[in-house]
Amino acid sequence: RELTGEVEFENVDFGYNPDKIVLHDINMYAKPGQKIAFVGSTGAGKTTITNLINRFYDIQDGKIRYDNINIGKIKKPDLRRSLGIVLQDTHLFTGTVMDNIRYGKLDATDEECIKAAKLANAHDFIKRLPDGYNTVLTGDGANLSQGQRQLLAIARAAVADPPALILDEATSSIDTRTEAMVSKGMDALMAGRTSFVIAHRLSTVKDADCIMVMEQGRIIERGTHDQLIDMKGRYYQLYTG
Ligand code: TTP
Ligand code: MG
Repeated sequence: RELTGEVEFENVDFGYNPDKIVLHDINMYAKPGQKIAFVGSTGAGKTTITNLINRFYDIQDGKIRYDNINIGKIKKPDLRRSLGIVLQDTHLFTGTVMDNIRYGKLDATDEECIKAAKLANAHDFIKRLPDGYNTVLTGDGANLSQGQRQLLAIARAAVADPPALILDEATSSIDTRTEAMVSKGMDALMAGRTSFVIAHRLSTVKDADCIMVMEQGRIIERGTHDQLIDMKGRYYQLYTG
């Protein structure tokens, strides 16, 4: 069954340790193709929500649904695999660039991998590597820059062609030019897919369909950038402060 990328949380409570709840009564709904952004101070629960969208953990209470299928409690690895993830520190393994991209979809052809790299805006830098797509990466891609590793992560997600995505924006400083390349790749990857973005730069969440402002495990404000600015609450503070 093909998923559309519709994701819904209903009254979700979660704690890594059942005695210590870190997410309280989370409700949210993402229509297929929408971009949802999470902002909020450190420890607010942004990564934890995306861990649950991924079904890395069982939840204590509530429901998580993809296309109306409740996956909150039951292990459904097939559904989980349907999400693409671009994490801050993508694990690259010792092997060629091609194999590292193919990891997103193990039966992908070389052509599919190259197409994904082009979409991700990674093709040009790969072509300039000593052996192009056959360049062997050392452990964890140590012979690449951080921005290049991110472009490969985007290509890896693109080759899987998932209906929904989780993007964890890098906090650490990459130069402006690389950052522009990465955000171009990410925009291309997000087009037409439900995207959950953990944004560290408020400038990148402005075009989100809904921004979730989190604090201490709760969503305390939500809306578009303009709506939240008008509200003159926490988001406004974050944005103007
Ligand atoms: P996070 O969900 O990690 O908070 P965050 O992603 O909003 O913070 P940051 O901006 O720094 O990335 O944490 C929420 C709470 O859950 C916090 O009390 C730490 C705890 N936690 C764990 O106990 N185990 C985990 O694996 C994670 C990710 C968080
Ligand atoms: Mg986090």
